Amino acid sequence: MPAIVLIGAQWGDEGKGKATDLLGSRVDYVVKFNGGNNAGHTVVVGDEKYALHLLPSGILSPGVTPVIANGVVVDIEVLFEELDALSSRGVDVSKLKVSANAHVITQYHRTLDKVTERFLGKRQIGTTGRGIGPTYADKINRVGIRVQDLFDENILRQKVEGALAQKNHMLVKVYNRRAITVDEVVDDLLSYAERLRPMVEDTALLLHQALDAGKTVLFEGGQATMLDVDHGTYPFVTSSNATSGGAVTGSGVAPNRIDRIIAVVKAYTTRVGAGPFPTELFDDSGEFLRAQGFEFGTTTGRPRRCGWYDAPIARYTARINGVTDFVLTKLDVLTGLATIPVCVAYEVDGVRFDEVPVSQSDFHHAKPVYEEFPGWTEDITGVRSFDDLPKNARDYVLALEAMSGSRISAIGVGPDREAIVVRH
Ligand code: 2SA
Ligand code: GDP
Ligand code: MG
Repeated sequence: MPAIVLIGAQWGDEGKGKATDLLGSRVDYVVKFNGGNNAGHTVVVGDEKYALHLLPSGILSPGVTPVIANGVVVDIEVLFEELDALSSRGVDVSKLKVSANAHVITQYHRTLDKVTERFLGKRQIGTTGRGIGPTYADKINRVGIRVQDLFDENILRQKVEGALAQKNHMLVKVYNRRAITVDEVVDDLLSYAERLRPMVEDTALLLHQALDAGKTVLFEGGQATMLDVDHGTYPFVTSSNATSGGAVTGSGVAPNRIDRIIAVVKAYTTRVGAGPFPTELFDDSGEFLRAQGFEFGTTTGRPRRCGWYDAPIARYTARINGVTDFVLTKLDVLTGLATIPVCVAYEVDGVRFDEVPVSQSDFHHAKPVYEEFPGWTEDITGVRSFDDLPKNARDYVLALEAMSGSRISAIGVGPDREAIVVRH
């Protein structure tokens, strides 16, 4: 299986980092194709815990070449900080490649992200404040700065001037902030150029050549399907394509080269930031999931909103991404519950919807229709084969599989690297 895409099935934090890390020893390249340092992936290796943001999680596997492809937005200061932090812990980061076409997050993008959110008041998206949205907006508006621009000062200056002309007007007149000077932005970016230069490549060509040579390439999605700018709960989404299609446009590898599409799905649901979430819990059960699952943002530390498993969302994800396999994570978190509700459909103003409604207003008003499954009390964190799971846990997994539109190939039973039950 030379090209594998791994994406999030829900609203993120499904455990993609751990799943990538697991496949890491069997792949040659790990490619980040969307998002930036808004992502937060936690990987636990023995006693060591790694929190990765901009770098793909596969960087932790020795021998893997990590790639930041064209679809990513790069905060270069953060990139260097993460590289330094990993090398000081003995991780080899020397193989990293960065696309010449990736867009760069600058000081004005970070500032605009924060002030725009404040300005939105009650209509806030709850962004991570890392400048992601404004950087993608500039890309689409054709006023973005790309990695390759750092190597031509003249072009860089012209582009920054063009971008700041509009932005300073907004910053000063609308947001009552100071103007940002061209010099401070250009000087900052140029100060990174020499260190960055050896990492920069035509990563699309690199990946084609790798696939032609029979290498295995893993595409690691940031965020998740329901946060995808086209297919998520717009406008409460991130600004990139987090679905499998994003792996194609975000890397320059063609769709017919992709062999397998793995979606990571939690045994319940979480979300950070604002937006609709039909199965969200506001009672003790929600607190239980947050505490048992340690549901706090890896990037911002924000408590995550928690709710039950939503089967229409899993089916939606299976369709939109062409999922070949699900990895079901955090089954252990449900241990101790007497019964486990699963959302099988929605009701909107008395009308039943078996699939995710296309209208955002309907989805906002969707009330879950639940089916209840009996729970289990046995500790399952040490279980490594499906048959050794308690019967009720097996039945829960089989029921989710039957409802979710694709097979469940692996099951996470704890945060550790080894805590996994592989079925296929
Ligand atoms: P942005 O910053 O423009 O991408 O925010 C837009 C929406 O996307 C959501 N978003 C995320 N949701 C879950 N996890 C993310 N990464 C971190 C993590 C989050 C954290 O892994 O824990 O630490 O808070 C992530 N990144 C973006 C965001 O909440 C907005 O709803
Ligand atoms: P990502 O953004 O999808 O990579 O997920 P995060 O790393 O932000 O959040 C997932 C969290 O769940 C991390 O703290 C992981 O260590 C943890 N985790 C992953 N798989 C499992 C599992 O099967 N069981 C438990 N208890 N924790 C898990
Ligand atoms: Mg995360």
